[in-house]
Amino acid sequence: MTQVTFISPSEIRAKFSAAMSAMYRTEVPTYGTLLDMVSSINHEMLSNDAALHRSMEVTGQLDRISEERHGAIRLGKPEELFMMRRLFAVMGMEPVGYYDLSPAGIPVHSTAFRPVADADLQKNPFRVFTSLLRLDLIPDQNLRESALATVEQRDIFTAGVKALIEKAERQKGLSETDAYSFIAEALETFRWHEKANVSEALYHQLHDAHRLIADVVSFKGPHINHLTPCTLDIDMVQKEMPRQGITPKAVVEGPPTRKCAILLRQTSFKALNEKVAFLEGENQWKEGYHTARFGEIEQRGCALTQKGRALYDKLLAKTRTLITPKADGSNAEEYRSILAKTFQEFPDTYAEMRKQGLAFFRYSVTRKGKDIANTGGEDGSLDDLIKAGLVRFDPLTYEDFLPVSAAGIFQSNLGDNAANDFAESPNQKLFEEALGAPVISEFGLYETAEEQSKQKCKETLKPARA
Ligand code: OOG
Ligand code: NI
Repeated sequence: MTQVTFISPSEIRAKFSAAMSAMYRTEVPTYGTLLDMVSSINHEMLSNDAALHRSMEVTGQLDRISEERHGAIRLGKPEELFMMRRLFAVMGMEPVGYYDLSPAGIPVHSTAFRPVADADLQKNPFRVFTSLLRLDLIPDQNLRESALATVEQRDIFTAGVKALIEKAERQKGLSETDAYSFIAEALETFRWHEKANVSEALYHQLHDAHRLIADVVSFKGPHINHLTPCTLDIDMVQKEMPRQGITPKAVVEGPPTRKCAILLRQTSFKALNEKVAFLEGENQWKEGYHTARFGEIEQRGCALTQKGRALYDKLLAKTRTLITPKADGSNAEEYRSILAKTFQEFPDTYAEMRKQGLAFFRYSVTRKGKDIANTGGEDGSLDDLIKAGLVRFDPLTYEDFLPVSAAGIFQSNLGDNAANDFAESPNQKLFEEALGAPVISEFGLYETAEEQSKQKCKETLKPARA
């Protein structure tokens, strides 16, 4: 029997991410402008900052930065989420984290599909923020039923992709030829469809209930609604956007500008108003418009421990009791200054963040440490090894999302009146039932990555006599 060689899930993910990027570039040309801008700013930063260059090299991030991006989709029914988990699994992407957006007035709950192992993240960290619509949060029963009936009828996956998902599960992998077909078939699910599934009248009813509901229910598939390149300096991109004719959202979401970046900062440009065709009867179409797809930029910083995250949440909440950023940007400057001032309580050196147990780090043996390892080795506490210059620590990148920021991104693109008053109602159990698996805890993953890097240092430095 001939043995089929499988292509690695990471390779499929990298190729898929590149294919999505190429597709979105033709669908939303401003995304291309943004990519070019981010790439030249990143290049400039790296050539001007040797320490940053070194840190990114040591942590294996140098190669991934220009390839790095995330996307987002919104699904309409549990079966779609279930199949989406299986589709992403073919590319080595697993559901990490549970995000409840209902407190922000957005009727979805979400997870992020992403690679989880360190080595896979380094190969290609492509992630997709995936939301499931919560029709249970539509108060009008008739409308809820029409929405339900519409999504019930659709199948967002091609027959080809379903067959290849099953094949990958059965064989535990895909051959290169199958992987190419898989990518082509999977892309169909994320493509923009101009032709709606609903009449103009139903679209408007859904839209009036919540713009997001119209976006999810009215179309054939969960078009990718943005793709986000990763920048090393988001403030620079925010400033540069208007110069290139792009209007950014009023404020950058997340933590303030800091010397030591933490978690995730994000900004976006407004969604496009796109021509669509509403279905008025068999083969009868009526021209209309829909606004959904936009562009976003992110900057990633250090992952925080639960203690660090609690401090972040506290300081952000405190800021928001003092000032709420206005969508028209009229208090943006004031917001920035209050945010920065409130966050002065959060230490801004890696050494102090490490000392207080606020952040996760990746430890590695320095050149000096490697020399010593070759001539007898060294043991001792981690702190001693660091003090002696044998071990260095670098921030572990935050690979996930932030619910308050995600809500800000949703809102900036859904319009200012998009927030409805839903009662806060997280329902992770229901989400996981639809998903068909539990979501993975992000904190556990960072802990493991940090621990493994410590172990590796110990092994490398272990005295030769031991
Ligand atoms: C998702 C918005 C959240 C992020 O980066 O936080 C998001 C959506 O609009 O579907 O993408
Ligand atoms: Ni996003």
